[in-house]
Amino acid sequence: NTSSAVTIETTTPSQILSKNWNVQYGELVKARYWSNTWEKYRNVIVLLPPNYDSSKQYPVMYALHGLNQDETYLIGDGNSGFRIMLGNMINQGLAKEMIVVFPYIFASKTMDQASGFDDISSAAYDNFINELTNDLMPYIKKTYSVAEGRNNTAITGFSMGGRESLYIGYKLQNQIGYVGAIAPAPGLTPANDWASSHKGMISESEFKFAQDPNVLMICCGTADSVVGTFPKSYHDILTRNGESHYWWEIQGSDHGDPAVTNGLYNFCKAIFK
Ligand code: FER
Repeated sequence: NTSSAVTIETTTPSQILSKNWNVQYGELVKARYWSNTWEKYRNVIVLLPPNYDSSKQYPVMYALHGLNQDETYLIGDGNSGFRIMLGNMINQGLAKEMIVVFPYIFASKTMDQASGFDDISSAAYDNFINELTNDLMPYIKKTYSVAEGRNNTAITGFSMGGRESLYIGYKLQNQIGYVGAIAPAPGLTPANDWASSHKGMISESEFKFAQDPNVLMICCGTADSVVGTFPKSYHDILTRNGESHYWWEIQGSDHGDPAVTNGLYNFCKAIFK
């Protein structure tokens, strides 16, 4: 159930990744906001669209890092990688102007980072949904000029952040219309792997949307040594449940690039259209 068919490119065009002196790139803002949920300040990085203009209203994409990573992982140093790619994509008309929000998603009152692939750490990542709705979304709406509603809100993430983007996209289906998971970690549905025994946040048969996302995507590298075939198992569950979505694999990629960049590239091309 997609608004318009998307063509997946399983290889990211290399020219889209290089800085071009004739192209305007967006400003990166490193900020912190108060979380009433955890009673502490929380880091966030915001990528504004090139020539951000507060008289316009921009759609917002939330981008969630993986286990033991932080808000800097998906944006990198900003002088290469995602900021350059998205600036080029907007310049070439491949992506809409948007605000991209990179939060720190380990959400706990008592701990500041994960202690491992354990249940306490998983629970803290799973708790990010509360901070997102109670604290981060209100902060972004108050601070920037944003277009609201599910057609203007997207969520994506890598690994543990991919699992959380599927979970949050599922839970907030009336608020978020675009969901993309890159090498999502096991545990959204019941699963056992080398690291943990996951009781699951929802059952396999529940993993079906009453309000279909405009775009739902899952991808993974063919050589992922951390999450293995669990991303494909989410694809299989969605297929069994009759839920329309995109699924593809990035040849040869382990748990990281080039799968991460390719997932972000295809998702940014597909959203807000
Ligand atoms: C697991 C396998 C992978 C798990 C988490 C991950 C908590 C996350 C990996 C990552 O974010 O890179 O069983 O359980």
